[in-house]
Amino acid sequence: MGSQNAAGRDPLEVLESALIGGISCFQLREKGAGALTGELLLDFAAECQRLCRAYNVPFIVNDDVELARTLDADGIHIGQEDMEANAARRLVGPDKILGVSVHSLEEAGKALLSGADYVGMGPVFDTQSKADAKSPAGISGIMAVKSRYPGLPVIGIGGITPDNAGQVWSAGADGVAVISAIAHAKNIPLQIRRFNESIKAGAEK
Ligand code: 3NM
Repeated sequence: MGSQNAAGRDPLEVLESALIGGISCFQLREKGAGALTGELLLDFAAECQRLCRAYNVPFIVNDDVELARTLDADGIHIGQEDMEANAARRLVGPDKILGVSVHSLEEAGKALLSGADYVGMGPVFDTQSKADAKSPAGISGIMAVKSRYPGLPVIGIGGITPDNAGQVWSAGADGVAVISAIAHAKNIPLQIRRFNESIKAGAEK
């Protein structure tokens, strides 16, 4: 999530509630109208990183390799329209997490060859959080990637809620990436518990 996804709340409070609730990774995605830039972005990102460190949760920066390098973030996530994955790998070095957004089996194979540690696949369902999102692909893309590249971690993204997270998991996903269903939840730790219950049920299928 980014500073604009907190539904009018303090985004750092939203992040801390999610950390308390037990998220296992955080990705800073500062995009769209009103996105912070320059010093303001650097300060906000550094605060997010400080919170993540306090809860021992990896802090990944979306798209902005320079910001990731300046902060010595744990990783970088890039889209198909951003820089090439192998260029990002060269810039961040071998020890950082590299994630790549993919929308097809072909893109997943390419990301794997370029040194991606995981791929994000989406949108699985309809999303309001990404203006230029493609049409929802459901769980079939995840199933195809996991069947061809079983060792490549796949994270489902786009419209994922506690009601459908289990379905994404039983399709083979290794994780779910969520903005609105967590950032807009009234009780964030409770919402994360619901996610975990849904995922546990999906894993047993
Ligand atoms: N990437 P929400 S969908 C950031 O398809 C992002 O690659 C997507 O937000 C992709 O959980 C998406 O609110 C938005 O639907 C996810």
